[in-house]
Amino acid sequence: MFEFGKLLSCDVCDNKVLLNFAENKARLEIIRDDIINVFCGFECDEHNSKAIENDVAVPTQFTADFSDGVLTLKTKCVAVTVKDNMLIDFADTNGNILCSDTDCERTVEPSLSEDAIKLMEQEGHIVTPPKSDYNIFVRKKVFGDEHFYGLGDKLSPMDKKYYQFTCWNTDEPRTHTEAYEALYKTLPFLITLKDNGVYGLFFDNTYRSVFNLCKENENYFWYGTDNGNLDYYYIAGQSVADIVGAYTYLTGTTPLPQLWTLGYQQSRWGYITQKDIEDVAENMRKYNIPCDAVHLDIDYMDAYKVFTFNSTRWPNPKKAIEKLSDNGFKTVTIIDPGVKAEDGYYIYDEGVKNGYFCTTPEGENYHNVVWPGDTVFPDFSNGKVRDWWANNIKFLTDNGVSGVWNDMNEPSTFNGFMPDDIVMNDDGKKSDHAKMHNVYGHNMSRATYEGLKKHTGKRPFVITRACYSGSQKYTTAWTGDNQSLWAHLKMAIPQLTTLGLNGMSFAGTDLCGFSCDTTPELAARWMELGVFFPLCRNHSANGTKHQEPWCFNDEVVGIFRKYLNLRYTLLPYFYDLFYQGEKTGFPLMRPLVFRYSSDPVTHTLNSEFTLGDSILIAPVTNQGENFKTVYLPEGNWYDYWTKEKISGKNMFIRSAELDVCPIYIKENSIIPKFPEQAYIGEKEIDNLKLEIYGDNCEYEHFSDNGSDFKYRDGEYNLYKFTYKDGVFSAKLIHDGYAKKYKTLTIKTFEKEITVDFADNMKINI
Ligand code: MIG
Repeated sequence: MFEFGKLLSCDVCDNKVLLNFAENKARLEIIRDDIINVFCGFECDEHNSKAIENDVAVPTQFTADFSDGVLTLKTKCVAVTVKDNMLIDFADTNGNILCSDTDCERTVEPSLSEDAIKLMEQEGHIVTPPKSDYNIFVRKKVFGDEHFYGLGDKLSPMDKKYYQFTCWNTDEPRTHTEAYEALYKTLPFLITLKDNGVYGLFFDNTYRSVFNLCKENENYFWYGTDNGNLDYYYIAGQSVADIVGAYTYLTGTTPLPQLWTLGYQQSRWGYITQKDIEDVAENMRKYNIPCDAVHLDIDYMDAYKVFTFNSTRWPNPKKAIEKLSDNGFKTVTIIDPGVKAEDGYYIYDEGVKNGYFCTTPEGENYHNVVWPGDTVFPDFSNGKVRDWWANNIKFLTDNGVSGVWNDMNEPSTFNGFMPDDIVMNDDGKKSDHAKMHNVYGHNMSRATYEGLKKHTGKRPFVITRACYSGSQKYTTAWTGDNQSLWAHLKMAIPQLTTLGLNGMSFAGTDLCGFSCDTTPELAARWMELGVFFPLCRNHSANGTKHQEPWCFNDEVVGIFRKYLNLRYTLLPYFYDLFYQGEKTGFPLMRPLVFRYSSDPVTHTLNSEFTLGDSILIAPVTNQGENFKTVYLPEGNWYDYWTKEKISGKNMFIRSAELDVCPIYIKENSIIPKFPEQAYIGEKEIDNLKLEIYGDNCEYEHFSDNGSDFKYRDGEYNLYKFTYKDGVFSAKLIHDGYAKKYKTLTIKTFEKEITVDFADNMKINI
């Protein structure tokens, strides 16, 4: 472990306080009143962040005082003290210490003997004795009742206390369980909530790292890694929402997507030919299931070579994709990072010629095995390789492809793991796989984003499996290979709300489950929940029971239709949340602790969430149960189906037959709705319906062309709707988009009226 020793002196230099310890130098950097960076450059002197791309520090007033060997630094929001051995306390302005380093004794479990490990391995146990020493090690006190949220796609419940996690992007095809320490994504951002406060910690280091959240000892939690810099951000705030806002201030927000990407998407690993896809599209329309996109998994390619079509299976891709498009379907293709090592294959030849692939320390291209067989790996940490990849995306867009699905980008390899010392080029700085592994998917997504942007001019639609903090700027994410299991239906809520707290707001799970066979009941319940996921894609594995809507009985097909129609009518609500989210960083799917953290019931509530602040979803996630235990937080709520008014801070049982997902609307909400459509853009939307829940409502609604970046130049409309004591008013508060609604339909509990829209109107309902 790196030691610091006595704190000898401190120097203020611009927005930094340099800390001179006897054995090391470190510094605090004041980013904003509420964000302090702690840095010790073991590897290099400056941040080398993949997550934070902008200059985030803003001029901030602070005081720094060094006396009696202790530094005290204060901003408007935070008081920091630093003592010998770099023990740091962060307090709020009332002097409550919220986050405090501790150097108490550790209690690492005694290691197992090698013999004991061998014996256990004979039966197939995987034994990883706890590692007790890290070069970079931060250990913080736990002050009693503390909850931990964050760390990405990890599978434990929402509160991560008592678990240990490893940040090392991992393709995990085995049945996902909460016992796994690592999964596909690295989002090393943690929110800690306790009785007297909340704070965030973002550890911006891409090497393999470990978070032990009181698993070792209830009195502390720790973070450890062996390489890179100590580089973490302390984030202060009043609420979980504040912390998420500040984290996305640093790492970026999820940008507004194209409207069609919010539609239903159908996928399966097993659609082989053009005809398979055409049949899916045809059936969607035949069975009146709204759907906007079909996905082409690996079998569309020629011998799994990226940027090719198999000409037997897809004799005329361009024409076929155009036909799909005429029928309202966008086409999304999978692209894996691995490039088939085959002379004469243009991607391989170009990459070899230009040195675009990862190499061994001896300078040979590094080979492993993935779907194409002998495979090499583009070095996406190199800007030139990202540009090259972005240019190759043109092959897809020229064929009419609208979005790209990036798989296997941990990177996943079939013949053992890629060794740590494989050479990569971190934008000119020589680097290695150990450092670049966790950002491989991030950089690949970034290249894909740039390619789609360049070749289409539209807001890129990228889906990724692996990512790092900040990837939300470039890509949506899915949670990889789940199974058609009730446990995984349940798990989707903590997993997706956690991704949302970590900035990855546009995410979803494979609806109905990827591997294993789904059942009609499970599929129905999964759809009732899944229509509220930002990314709404049904996907399954080769050889499993088919789970396209029409593969189930009439009742279940009806449930697909009913809930997808509900989603399509709610699209303006989803889209408004995305519009706001680009500014605030707030996710669409919010765990209840996001807004109601003073209510202890919300601290460990895994079974429901809100979509924005107005809609609460409490799905049934157990087989055979036709009821749900619902908790409503403070305020009044309306049952969406019965319109019954229910007061909050209230737990009760709601009956829920197979076609009912309990949904509640918060009092004083306005919910905007579009008409039902077979796909987005099927109808010209001239009318907006506003459902009014209460006597004192306000709502801002955004509308634009739904596809390109013109909204950033002001080409959009922002409507403000209010309803107070029977008077409805509408105002165009930003007038920048020529297409306006012709009529508004206002629906209260008592009445529904349709009126012509005027820029500034007031009417008695
Ligand atoms: O190891 O492309 O998670 O969604 O269908 C299988 C085939 C590789 C893993 C992805 C899954 C996809 C599958 N892929």
